[in-house]
Amino acid sequence: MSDSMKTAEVLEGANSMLAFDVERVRADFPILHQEIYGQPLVYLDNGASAQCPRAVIDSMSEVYETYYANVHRGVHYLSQRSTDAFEGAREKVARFINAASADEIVFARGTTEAINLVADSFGRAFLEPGDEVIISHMEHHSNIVPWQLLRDRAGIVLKVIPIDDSGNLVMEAYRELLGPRTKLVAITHVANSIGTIVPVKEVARLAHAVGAKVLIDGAQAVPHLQVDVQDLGVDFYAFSSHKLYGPTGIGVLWGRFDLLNALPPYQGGGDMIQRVTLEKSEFKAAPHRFEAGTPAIVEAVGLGVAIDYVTALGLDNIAAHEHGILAYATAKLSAVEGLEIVGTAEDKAAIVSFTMLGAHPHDIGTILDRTGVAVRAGHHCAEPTMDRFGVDATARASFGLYNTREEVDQLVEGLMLVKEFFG
Ligand code: C6P
Repeated sequence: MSDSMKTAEVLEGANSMLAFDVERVRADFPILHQEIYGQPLVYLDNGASAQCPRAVIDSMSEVYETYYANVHRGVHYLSQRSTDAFEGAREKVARFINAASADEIVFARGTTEAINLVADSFGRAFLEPGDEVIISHMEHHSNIVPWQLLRDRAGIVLKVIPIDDSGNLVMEAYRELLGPRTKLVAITHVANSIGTIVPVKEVARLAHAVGAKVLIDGAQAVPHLQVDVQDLGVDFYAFSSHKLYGPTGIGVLWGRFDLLNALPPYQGGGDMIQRVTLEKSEFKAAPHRFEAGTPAIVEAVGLGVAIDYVTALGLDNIAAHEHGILAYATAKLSAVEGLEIVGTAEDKAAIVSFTMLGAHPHDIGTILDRTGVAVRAGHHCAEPTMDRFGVDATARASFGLYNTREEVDQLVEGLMLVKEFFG
């Protein structure tokens, strides 16, 4: 590499650091600037739902105030405008995850509905009794229960990839589980309860080698990592808007177009049909065949603006910032006597789960709350993961793009109070 190229690279790196000014970013989030019980709010529950920037909130108000109407149905001006905005959001989602086309983007209520859609439709179209679906031991309930329901309904066999004591996927065991009856591997990209980043590209490569399809639960990945579904080489990818700084009530199922089009509809109703007679119905192509009824129009617009927001900041800048916070938090928390971090995989997103000697996670969460620090405490809808680590619950700090090292210090100060109380 020439010297001038090296200098350009260094400058680019420096610029991207400058581009990410966390104090300026924080100013974009109205909710962060308040006190809870007289203490400045420290919001560390981003894994549950991340907060919305002003631009998202304003975009949704603008819809209601100026062009709100139902989509795809009206010939009038407002309906056409809201249809354009709704379909424009679909295009933004497609670009965000590098889908081949906006027709591959199905709007659902969230990750949960997206996975249920695949379990139902893919299950009906492609799975026979004895066929195998593989999940991992660190899935959210949303990527366990739909497969158990399918197993009980359709007689499929559900297999589970183990994780090691640090929370890494055991790849050797995965290779052994794969076989001629494997039809689908449904796995998380980032584990919500312990933060492990799964090597999904390799998971997909191995699954495809036996002819299986791959569904990724990306709920905890899209806020932290640049996701390129074509590069990952997967077949379905699901995520929720509310963890990506957008509103609740909307999420995404991406699927390869030919595969989506080979699936039967998930629900029946308006807007998903070509023609209906009293005898039978013909359905539209994907994505509309999976979007029965009035969709979450305003929320789609909000999601589109959330995507604009994180794209403008740069996913790489966000990841670098959060990586710094994660390293700092891991070091600080590890130094707290009696605290044990649950999930120490080599590759982690900015999520730290922990237990403390003598204090139940709910007590930790309650005391922290009184100091203004919001964390999640419980099983995080990942009971099998808790079982794997021999705990019934953890406290979890999940960081987002607006969190700071000072906030980590406040978390640690709060934990000192927990120690005083229970120590
Ligand atoms: N996890 C958490 O605090 P919905 O509720 O459909 O938007 O997302 C469900 C879901 C699916 N997969 C993963 C990996 C998730 O983390 C979640 C939601 C939240 O960890 C709420 S339980």
